[in-house]
Amino acid sequence: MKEQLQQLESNALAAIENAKTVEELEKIRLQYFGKKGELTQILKGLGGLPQEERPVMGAYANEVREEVQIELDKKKTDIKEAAYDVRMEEEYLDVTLNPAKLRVGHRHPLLKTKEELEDIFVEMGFTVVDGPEIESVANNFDALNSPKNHPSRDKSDTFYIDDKTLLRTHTSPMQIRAMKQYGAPLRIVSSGRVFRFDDVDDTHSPMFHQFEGLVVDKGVSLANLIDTLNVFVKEMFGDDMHIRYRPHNFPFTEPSTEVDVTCLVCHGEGCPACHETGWSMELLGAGVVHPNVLRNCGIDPDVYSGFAFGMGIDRIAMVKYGIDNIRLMFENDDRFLSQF
Ligand code: FA5
Repeated sequence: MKEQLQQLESNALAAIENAKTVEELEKIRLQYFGKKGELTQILKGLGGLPQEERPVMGAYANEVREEVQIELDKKKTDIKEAAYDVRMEEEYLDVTLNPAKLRVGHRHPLLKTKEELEDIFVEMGFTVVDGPEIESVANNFDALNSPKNHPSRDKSDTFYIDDKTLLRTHTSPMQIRAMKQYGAPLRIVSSGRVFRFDDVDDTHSPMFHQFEGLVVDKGVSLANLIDTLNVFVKEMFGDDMHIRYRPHNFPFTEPSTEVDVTCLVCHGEGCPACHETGWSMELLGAGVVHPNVLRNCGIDPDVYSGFAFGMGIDRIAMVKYGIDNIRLMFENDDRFLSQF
């Protein structure tokens, strides 16, 4: 039996020595120590030995078992350590390398322009209010004193949802909403998307953004409007900018004006960008609030007067950043947006 145990020990140790994986080691363990394992069988056979041999052989068999177990454990640790070393080698990370450049996003030029506009007017004491893009015909046209035959009401100009509802064509219905909700005196600005069948050139888009302002108080006049817009233009574009007021006609203001500023490309000299006029494209419409509009909102025009303006945020951004096509701002082309 002793030779048998010696042979088993040397076989087991050789097998352990050659094992390459933890799984192979487990197979060896079962081969010798499992229920039907070789060493287990021998230990079971000890009972059949003569009594005087039993303790000697028993002790020897236990030594063999311990020795094999120790080698199994050692080999298992070696294999695990080697695998760990390989992993460390493969997953080596040089923390001293320069990191890949992270591209950080930024706010869209239109959003920046809108926020700048809000800051300027909030500083002048205006409150920012918000309203819906889907609007009633009553607020968008009727209450704004728009005649029933005004061309802007035409189905070829305006996106109607039904006879009474449309996609707002300007932010001026916010005047009506604000006056009806808050009454007079009032000093608000409001901005958002507006919609028109209007796609004639690079400065017009069927969807664009407007920024509306309204002041209603006692004794408000055209002079207050002009002063406010002059301050706005200097704040937005700097001291060198000149402003031009052209007479115009809006149903909801009287008198009314349209406003341009100095061409930023030629600084007023005249160039192809401004069609040799020295003036930018039209930026805004404005005027003294028509008495009918005040009346429609329950405000007495004999007590209160007001001024209002509505500007194209997209146009302001175009002038400010030198953008020659309004659509560039809606295409989300990274090559364009990353310039801001
Ligand atoms: C209006 O929309 C008036 N509601 C403005 C107003 C408000 C006047 C309060 C008086 C009192 P107008 O249609 O001119 O006016 O548009 C105002 C501005 O929006 C224009 O000056 C221009 O900057 C911009 N705009 C108009 N149409 C487009 C378009 N299709 N694409 C881009 N911007 C436009």
